[in-house]
Amino acid sequence: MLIKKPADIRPSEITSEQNYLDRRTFMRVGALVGGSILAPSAISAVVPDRRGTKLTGVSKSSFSTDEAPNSFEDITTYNNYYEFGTGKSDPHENAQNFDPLPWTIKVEGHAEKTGTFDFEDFIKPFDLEERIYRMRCVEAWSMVIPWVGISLAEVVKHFKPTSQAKYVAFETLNDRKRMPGIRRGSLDWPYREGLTIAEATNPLPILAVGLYGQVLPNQNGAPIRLVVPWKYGFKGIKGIVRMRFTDKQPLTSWNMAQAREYGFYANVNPNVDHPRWSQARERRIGSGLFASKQPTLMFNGYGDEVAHLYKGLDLRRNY
Ligand SMILES: Nc1nc2c(c(=O)[nH]1)N[C@H]1C(S)=C(S)[C@@H](COP(=O)(O)O)O[C@H]1N2
Ligand SMILES: [Mo]
Repeated sequence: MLIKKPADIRPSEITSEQNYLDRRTFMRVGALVGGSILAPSAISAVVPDRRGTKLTGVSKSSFSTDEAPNSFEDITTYNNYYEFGTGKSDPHENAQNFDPLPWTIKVEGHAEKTGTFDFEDFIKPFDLEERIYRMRCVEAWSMVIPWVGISLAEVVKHFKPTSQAKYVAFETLNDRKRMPGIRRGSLDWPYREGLTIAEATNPLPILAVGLYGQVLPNQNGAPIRLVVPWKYGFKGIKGIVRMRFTDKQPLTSWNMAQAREYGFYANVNPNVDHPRWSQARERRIGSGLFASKQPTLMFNGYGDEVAHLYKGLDLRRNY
């Protein structure tokens, strides 16, 4: 394993200018997270590759579950990311050559601080934490994922939303050249999601930039995606390029596609069935096809932290 500090690597070691530019982008990510370890693949590949780069300076979060995490393989080969295809293995297969850097995130709307930020500058002010969360997909499967990310509440506060900001809306990159699923239709692009300000400033949600201690694999939403562990998986928008503070409830992709089946709130709720299937139980990925399903928990087991957000709200109507 080749280990070098970014400052030790001179441009002369790199063959072409394009490579050098890409490589600098890659090294900034390493430097930003205090890292000095470059994955061998990043040194040898013709196109510098950030895949597998270890994140350092990551603290552990008290919000983590002590349930056993799914394997790296489960988490990175069974995905929903329609921009790369609708099959569960499509994102793993079709997102391999997607190069997420350079990447910019636009922050706009009702906030004192807005602008367009390079990915690395965007995450720089915040602490990196490992948060091992139970994740529950609306399709009644679940996983336990050791995310690495930054607190969404901290991010929201950083941009100083005004009193008019009642929601935060997110959008995914919409690039038909680099995302083969977009060319095939299936959803109205870009993928959109949103949270109320109260949800976004709850301590649980994170913007994930990694998992299992390394940079986020493309199929899981590189370079940055939302993780909201008490909501169905579709709220966890991947490949975020835009964040907007709004006064009105934003449009969300699955609600636009099929409003009767997918609401804005999408809180995990074993008592409210999806129109076409029960939400009472779930299949934990990796437990084997014949393993019995386990009961789904209200708010995916995070009720102590989030139930107060919905006091007085009819969760059957506001699904
Ligand atoms: N941009 C975008 N984000 C997305 C999706 C998508 O199709 N496009 N699928 C969602 C759904 S339905 C789920 S269950 C989770 C899956 O995240 P994972 O693959 O990291 O487990 O991503 C969500 N985020
Ligand atoms: Mo999902």
